[in-house]
Amino acid sequence: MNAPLEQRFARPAVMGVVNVTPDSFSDGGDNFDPEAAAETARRLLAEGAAIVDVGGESTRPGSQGVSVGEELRRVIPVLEALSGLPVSIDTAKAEVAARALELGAELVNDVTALRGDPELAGVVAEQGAYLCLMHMQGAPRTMQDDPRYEDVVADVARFLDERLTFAVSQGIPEEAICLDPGIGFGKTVEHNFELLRRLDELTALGRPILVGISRKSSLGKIMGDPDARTGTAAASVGAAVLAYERGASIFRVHDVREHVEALTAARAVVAK
Ligand code: HH2
Repeated sequence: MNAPLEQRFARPAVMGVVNVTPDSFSDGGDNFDPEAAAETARRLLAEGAAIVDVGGESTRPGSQGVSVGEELRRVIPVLEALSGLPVSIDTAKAEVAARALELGAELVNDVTALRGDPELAGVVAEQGAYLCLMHMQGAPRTMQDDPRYEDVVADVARFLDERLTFAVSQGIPEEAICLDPGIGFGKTVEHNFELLRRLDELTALGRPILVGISRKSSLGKIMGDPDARTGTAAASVGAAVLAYERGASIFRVHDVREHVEALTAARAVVAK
């Protein structure tokens, strides 16, 4: 049995993003070459990331998804190159997760919260991996069309609680799971900031909260560009620090050094 996730990833912990994709909004194309991706991952770990999140499928609004074969072709060489280093696999596909776990990945980051592939829960349970369950309304292709909620925070909390119960029913220990409100996944700018403002309602679920606001378009939009597709590193850091103060544990970010420095300072202010 692994250590509980909250011990393995003591807060604040930084997860560095490595998108092995041609089309991600903020770093699309930069790491499409496996050697470049592995080099980026090593740099992010050297900058203080607790883990790097390797993904072969963009989930940006409007994206279509890729086949299992293509996703494997993208991520396997990178995982092989990162053997022995702390890696998370950003996938909803059981076959991709299984290969990644064989190659040493320790966490499965599933943006569908075990709704995408009926085989994935079994793979995570059998391999004893850590798991991130994320909230998303709709699917990437259409999720930003007109997202609506009764009460976004209550709705997301109810969903995450239900998916946590489901994961545990499939044999995944609760101590291996973290939860994520899914910033930007079927949410308006106001929904995203409401979720961060009321993060205590999500930490009340009793599991560590992972937040991925880094470079997301909501940050660009509040700077005055209604068509923004990304936000800056500085805006990302500002949001992350306040999410930390409100109880977030893990931060999925592109600019690792900046987040590690800011969160170290934030921790010194908060901790006794
Ligand atoms: N955001 C993205 C991808 N995976 N996983 C979790 N758990 N939480 C997130 O907020 C999250 C995620 C999307 O961001 P990015 O990786 O920058 O872009 P893309 O999906 O275009 O590859």
